[in-house]
Amino acid sequence: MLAAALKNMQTSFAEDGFVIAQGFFNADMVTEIRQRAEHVLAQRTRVSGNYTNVTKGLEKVDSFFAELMHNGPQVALMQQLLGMKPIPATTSLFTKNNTTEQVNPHSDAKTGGVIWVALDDCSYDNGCMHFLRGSHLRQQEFAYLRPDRPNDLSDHPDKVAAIMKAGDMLLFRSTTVHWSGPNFDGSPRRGFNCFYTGKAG
Ligand SMILES: O=C(O)CCC(=O)C(=O)O
Repeated sequence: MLAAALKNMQTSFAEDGFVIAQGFFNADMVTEIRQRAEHVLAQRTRVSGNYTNVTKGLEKVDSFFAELMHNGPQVALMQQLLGMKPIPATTSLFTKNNTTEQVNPHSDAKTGGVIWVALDDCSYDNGCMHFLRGSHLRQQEFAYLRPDRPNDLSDHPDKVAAIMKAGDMLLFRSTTVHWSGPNFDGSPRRGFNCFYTGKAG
């Protein structure tokens, strides 16, 4: 990556708490992630947590995901943005087949970072990710948010909708507030994420 492009990404990540790397994964890789994740989903016997649309721990079922989480090309970029070695934790698939299901505004953890790869084109109409720009710098203010509790931040002045093409990758701080709305048009909206704690142990 060019030094100027990396610098821009580091600035966005530091100030906004998230950044999109466009076209980070090619079409073949997107297809492979999608097919392997769907295969894990088809074998799933239990719904994780409160959601029908979240499949966690893909790496425990298919070592492809363990290898990707530990050694994929995103690790070096996440390290440059976080300024520390990302410690791999887990991988997940997020679908929106149940079109009404939303992930309410929340942050993921107190340390580390997350990558979220669009496996389909994502827009407001099919439930794209949203972020509150700069919320990682105002953690106390947003500490009340929980993913399973509705909180409408759609009119918040710092809201940003992450419109993405398949293969684009979001990188965000675990402390940055994010959410995804309903899938209004019913088109596929799958996302693959890797969660890095940023802290060993
Ligand atoms: O894909 C979604 O709808 C939500 C993803 C999310 O909350 C996350 O990656 O932490």
